[in-house]
Amino acid sequence: MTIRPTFLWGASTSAFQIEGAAHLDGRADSIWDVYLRAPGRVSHNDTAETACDHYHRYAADVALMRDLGLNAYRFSVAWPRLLPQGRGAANEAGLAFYDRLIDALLAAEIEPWLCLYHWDLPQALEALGGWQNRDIAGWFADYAALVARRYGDRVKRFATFNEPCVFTLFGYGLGWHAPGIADRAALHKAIHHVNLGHGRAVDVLRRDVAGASIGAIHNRQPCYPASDSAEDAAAALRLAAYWNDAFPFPQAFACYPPELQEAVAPYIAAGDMAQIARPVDWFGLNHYSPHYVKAGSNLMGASFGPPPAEVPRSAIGWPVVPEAFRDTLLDIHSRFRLPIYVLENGTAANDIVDASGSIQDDGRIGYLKAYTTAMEQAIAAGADVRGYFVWSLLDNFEWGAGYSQRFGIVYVDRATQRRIPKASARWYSNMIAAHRASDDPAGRHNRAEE
Ligand code: GCO
Repeated sequence: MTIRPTFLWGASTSAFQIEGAAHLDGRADSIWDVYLRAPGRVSHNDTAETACDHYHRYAADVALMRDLGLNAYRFSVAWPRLLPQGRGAANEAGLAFYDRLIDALLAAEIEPWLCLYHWDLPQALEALGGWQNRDIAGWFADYAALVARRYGDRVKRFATFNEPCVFTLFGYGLGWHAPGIADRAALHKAIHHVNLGHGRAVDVLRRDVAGASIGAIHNRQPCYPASDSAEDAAAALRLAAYWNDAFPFPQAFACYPPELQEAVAPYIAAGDMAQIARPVDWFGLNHYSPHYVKAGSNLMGASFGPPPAEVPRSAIGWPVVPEAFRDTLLDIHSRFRLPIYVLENGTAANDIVDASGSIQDDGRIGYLKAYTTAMEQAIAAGADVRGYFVWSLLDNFEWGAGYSQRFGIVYVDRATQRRIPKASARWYSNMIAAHRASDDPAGRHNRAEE
């Protein structure tokens, strides 16, 4: 058996993608609310005003997870719900929502994993420069302290940031995500200030939460050159520096990857690198597929190419390469020497409800089988992987793709908000049950004990 009895099997979501209630109970705009108001930015001009209405349906959603046998759940807290202006006065109604959610999770014996930042920066802070303003490291630390003091009696697992490489690169470097900025200096400032915010928040969480288990969630994908040309090979190294290393390197080793050093250097003050490289307890990994990189004219000099023709692709065109997942886990293990939690993995499909009312998402089942098998291979080869969280529990608001891409193991009917577990949810549930049964025939360890 490669999977230990304490292994966590969970699901991940994020606040902006599922909660809705965008203007209820004192929540103020995030950069995404504002970004989506300009027409044409998102498929069908979808908004997240209602999303999955999880704000009102959280109890049923927690019950669903319990029924599936999940023992962990990663969610994010919406900064603009807790601190509508990003700092200053806290919003009690917003704080109370996460009390209810956390209490429901604990009652269902599901371990809460709380992520502080999944991209929904309060607009009031963007107006002050957002991640380009160095002061944001302190604002983020104050927000972390509010969260730590309110929930730290019940929550022990804290992530600082979800995929910092994606929201800095897409939001400040390429202009594809909120706040829609495409500027070289903006990108490099944002990278450094997010790293500083991470280190400051780690200190706050350690100080304020007894027994805290802290990490950050990084997207890591192998960056393969799209051709044999020297240009593409060099571009792949540059993209890898931004995508894979811009955050884990400073956070673990107190240095930027050499490709970024010169661009970030102007923003580094004395003491910053030590402040960033605070010890953490685990490495959070989000992984879907590799990149095939071409030389390009954007600020990285690298663009995302199509995969070679022989590489299988998902319904939305993402390459399906489970070996790349196995290799990524082993690479993280050898570089960072930390317990690894896979905090996102999954796939989108064009799911439809059939005449019998069910959703037979065989493509997703195939993907999840292949990727969890690859994970087991990595564990057998020595990687210290301690949990797997599928992305995602529910069909949700998929950023620039709006509702056009369904990533859930549970189908959400957009008109009625009705939840229907897909065949993949049953498959996942059965796989978890089978692991538990073989780990623990006497049924003593059916919940995580770490
Ligand atoms: C993230 C994500 C999720 C996406 C998922 C599928 O953490 O990066 O962007 O929010 O929904 O990765 O694209």
